[in-house]
Amino acid sequence: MGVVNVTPDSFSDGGRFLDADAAVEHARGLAAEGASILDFGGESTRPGAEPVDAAEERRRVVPVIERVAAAAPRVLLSVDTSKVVVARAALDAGARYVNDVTAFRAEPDLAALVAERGTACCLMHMLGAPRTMQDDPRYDDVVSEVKAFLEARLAFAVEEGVPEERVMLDPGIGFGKTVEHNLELLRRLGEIAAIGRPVVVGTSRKSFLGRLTGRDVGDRVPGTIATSLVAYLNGASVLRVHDVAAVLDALTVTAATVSPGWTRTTATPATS
Ligand code: HH2
Repeated sequence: MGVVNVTPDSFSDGGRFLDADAAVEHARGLAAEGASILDFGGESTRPGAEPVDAAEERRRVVPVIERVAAAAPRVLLSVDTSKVVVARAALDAGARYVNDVTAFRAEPDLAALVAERGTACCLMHMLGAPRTMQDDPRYDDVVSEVKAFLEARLAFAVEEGVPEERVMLDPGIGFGKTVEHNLELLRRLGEIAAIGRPVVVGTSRKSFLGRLTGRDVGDRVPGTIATSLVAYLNGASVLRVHDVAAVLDALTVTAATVSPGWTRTTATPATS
């Protein structure tokens, strides 16, 4: 899954793709690098980020999704939003996947929209809200608490009519977690995968990589690769990254080594 942030303030690429032409060009580039899914976001969720109103978020992402849907019809387009009006407009424009970092908590009606449209979705764990989530996050056991949360949100989605086969789950690396919480989630990712749904993991360029390596955000590709491969080896099905070509090369070699016969494909992944 390649990331396209159409925002002025995203933590690693804020402002670079706010212009629609630049965002479309970037999305096409990530598709050419081999992304199977492209995830379009119009609101930063970085620690401390200010919320964006729905009209502005829609104005940022919808025209870009519409143009990319026409230009790259083989790629699954995802909208990274928690808002019903943004998701509805994005689905009308050609998106087929809703990535909600609040797991249908911000706007529970989003579940009904996903059910009605028959799209796939990703439900992510976050402790608190972006503005405050990194203020001393605490867990007794981060993995079992994240797992219980994801099971509960999956049950909610199913109650609202979303078929279980259309739901992916994400432990929310960096969303209300210390460095050690993130590492423990990656180390014990198999416990999240045991829920039985595909697991999405996004470590890309995140601050815990900077804390471990001392590197600035632009120099965290090696850390992104290392953590993405750990996630893959521990059961992740989707890796959400900014640097598609680099991660896909590393993944190709790792997968070919551990799974003889594995071949690289850029086909749209099945969601069941
Ligand atoms: N991380 C970010 C945003 N959305 N969605 C899922 N499912 N998993 C993640 O780990 C995840 C996510 C944060 O990264 P980014 O989009 O690059 O930054 P920003 O939120 O500042 O736009």
